[in-house]
Amino acid sequence: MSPNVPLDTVSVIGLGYIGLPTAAVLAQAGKTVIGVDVKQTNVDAINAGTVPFVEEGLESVVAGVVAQGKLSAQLETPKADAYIVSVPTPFKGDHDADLSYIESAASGIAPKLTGGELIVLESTAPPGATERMAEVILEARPEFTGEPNLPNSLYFSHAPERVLPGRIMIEMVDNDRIIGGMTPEAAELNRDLYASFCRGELLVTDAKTAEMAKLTENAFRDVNIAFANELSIIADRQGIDVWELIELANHHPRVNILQPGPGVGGHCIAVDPWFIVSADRQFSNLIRTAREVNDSKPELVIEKVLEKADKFKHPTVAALGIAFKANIDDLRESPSRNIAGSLAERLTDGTVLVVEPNVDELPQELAARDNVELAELDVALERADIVLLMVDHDPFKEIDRTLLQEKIVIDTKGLWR
Ligand code: SAJ
Repeated sequence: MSPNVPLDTVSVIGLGYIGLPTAAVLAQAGKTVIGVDVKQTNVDAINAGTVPFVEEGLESVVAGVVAQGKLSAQLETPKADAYIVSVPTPFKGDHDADLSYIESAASGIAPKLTGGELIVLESTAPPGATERMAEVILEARPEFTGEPNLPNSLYFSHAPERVLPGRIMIEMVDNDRIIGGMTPEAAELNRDLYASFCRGELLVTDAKTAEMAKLTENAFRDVNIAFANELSIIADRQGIDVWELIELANHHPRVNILQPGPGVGGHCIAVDPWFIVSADRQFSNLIRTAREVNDSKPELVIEKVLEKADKFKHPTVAALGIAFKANIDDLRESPSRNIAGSLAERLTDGTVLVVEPNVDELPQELAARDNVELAELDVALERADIVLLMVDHDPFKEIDRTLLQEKIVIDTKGLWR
């Protein structure tokens, strides 16, 4: 049985791509939610019922729950019955996880606790991170304990998010969730809280297994994409169309190869496998190699473009898509964004026309270059000598193919085959 503590007021620490949707669905489920963010502009946007980034279906829910007074945002961590920590976990130089944001969230929570609170870590993190979060809090407040069912108990748990950017509002409610408690009682409380908004199965385990399960899911995908990317490199050298090759092989009932591309981006799949590598460097050869294969892809794309550009005095390259994947505006850890930047740097006599229908302005490092412009699709196609397709955004699917006839086309996503 779950410990008898209330779960009415929830504070979500970190109102980014995961924290804000989580706060919104909890508020929609009737909880009083107080979001916390370090950025005043995010806090102001949310309190005005708007959202600081694009995610299908999010803005209408945020507007609704803010208007009902169920969701508010602030800079200070408040007192609450439950806390959900949803802050970044980047990696440091040697691919070790940087837990400083989690530690700082924990330090902000500690002074507010009165006993009986549930503290959930949502951020993807290496094995042992939930324990570390608990340690920071218990060191700051030694009068409390992680032992359950006492007047001075605190409940620590890990509930890794698994939603797909672009489908967050659907997957947040429908996906099964892994709930890893530091104690079985903490897991039960965490399950009770998430049952308020999640229709998927709530699978209970311990914190360390939950941490590893999340990393495993993303490493699985990374390894499988690396297989496709390695095939694309080999096929290219053999003069074989990799897209046809994969399509044919996938007709086998037990083969399901993913799609190659210009590299793997985003803040999850390109990052999380390193946490497994850093937890066990000796026995993580496959996972590390997959990362290396995927990370090698952008340079191969750049070399291909440079080779083609060589015959032009002033080459113009249309770089189609700089988001990290199709139909989103998220440019974080995006291989195509880096490719566009490197091309601009290396094509000193050339011009890079970036086409990104999901953003209004170029990121700073591209905007700062004289030879990079944000262009409309039709203008870029007309001016380009080389058309480099990097992201399979919908508008790129529908272009008139005759516009490509006179151009050198490098299609890293197999969109126009
Ligand atoms: N990609 C390919 N080929 C493919 C599939 C993807 O090159 O066949 C590339 C994409 O273009 C992108 C990158 O991989 O650059 C990652 O895209 P994705 O759609 O595979 O995944 P993310 O990063 O948007 O979200 C993943 C999801 N994890 C899994 O599917 C196992 C999501 O469920 C997680 O919640 C999310 O990571 C996360 O936050 O960890």
